[in-house]
Amino acid sequence: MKKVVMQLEPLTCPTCVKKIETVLHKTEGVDTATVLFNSSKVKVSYNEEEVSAKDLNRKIMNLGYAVLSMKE
Ligand SMILES: [Cu+2]
Repeated sequence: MKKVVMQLEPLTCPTCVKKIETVLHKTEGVDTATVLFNSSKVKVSYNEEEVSAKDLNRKIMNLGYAVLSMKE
């Protein structure tokens, strides 16, 4: 399992948290996904043989959120 923390642009409402978590939970290879509303961070642990940090980044961007930085 690998872990990645992504810093997003400030989230404006709690619905965003739910939306992002739902998509990540449905993504193959994702073990756990948590979105922190106050710090606008996304923490994901995933199986690197099934999905990459880049894929996860893309999923979030496709939802309309900018990923400012990524720490693996
Ligand atoms: Cu929202």
